[in-house]
Amino acid sequence: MNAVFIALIVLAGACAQKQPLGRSDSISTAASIEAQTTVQTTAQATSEQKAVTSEVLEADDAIAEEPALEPVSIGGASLVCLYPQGQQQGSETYQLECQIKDPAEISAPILRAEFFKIDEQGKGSQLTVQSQDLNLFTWVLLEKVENIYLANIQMIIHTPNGTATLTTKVSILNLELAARFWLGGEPNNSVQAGEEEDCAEWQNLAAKQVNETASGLTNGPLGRLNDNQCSTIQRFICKNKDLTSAQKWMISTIQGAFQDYPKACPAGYHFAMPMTDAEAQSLNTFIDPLAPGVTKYWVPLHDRDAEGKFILLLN
Ligand SMILES: [Ca+2]
Ligand SMILES: [Ca+2]
Repeated sequence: MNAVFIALIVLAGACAQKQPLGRSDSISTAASIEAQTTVQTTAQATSEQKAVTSEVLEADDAIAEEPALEPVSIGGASLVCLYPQGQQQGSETYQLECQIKDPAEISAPILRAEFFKIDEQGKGSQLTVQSQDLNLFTWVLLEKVENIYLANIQMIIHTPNGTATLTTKVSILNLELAARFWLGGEPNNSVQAGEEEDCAEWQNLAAKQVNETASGLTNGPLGRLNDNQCSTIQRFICKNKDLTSAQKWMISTIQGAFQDYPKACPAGYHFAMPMTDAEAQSLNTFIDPLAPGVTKYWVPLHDRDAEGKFILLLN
């Protein structure tokens, strides 16, 4: 299969030489590009000719000042990225696995690749390449927790002839739970009126104390998560997309069942939960002084698909 691909590289490279494109041209690539994936090329190029090794690549490699050569075509290719199983809740970094699928045509060999999480303004936060296999077109990336809720991923492929860009989305992260974020005895999947508890909520201190007094099971100071019935009507935790803002958290004005989350948070905010100890402390400090009466809020964590396997929704 790899031999076929190399042959196609050579063939396509020959074609590209016969019909060179100007540096300002943009190529619309071949059909069969998968949904959610767009392919575009740029005339921006790299003069770097060195072979790519499996070393970790520097995060600050500059490409802007490099000379422009031929645009690079990647017909039929799509980028697929997934968070592998077994990632720890509360971790400061997460692993992401990406692969180029179905590269039917590419006009030059890949020298190296860069990956970014992209926000709504197109601003990128670079992901670290931990390892790569250029025969299988796979990359293992390391991501800092701050960008976990950004779903859009951009891959910039560097070749001797120029660069090409692939984009894709990730929507879920499978988490291995860390007990310190949960109330004593939770998650317990208790059943009420025939409905299991498959959606997670964050409780304020008053609710935590009521819960732990009733159950007789206590946990450390961070623990505020509980699984509850997804049909419960309550507000949602929202996190500011502007990571530099002093106003990190807000409570949605909308109340709803868990499934109503896509419309819960206003523009500029993600439906979110604390991912680290520091974020948990920050949210607790924010919600504990709020007016009594509202004590529990939805967070984007559920085990609706497989009991006990909690999934974080990225949005
Ligand atoms: Ca459950
Ligand atoms: Ca529960």
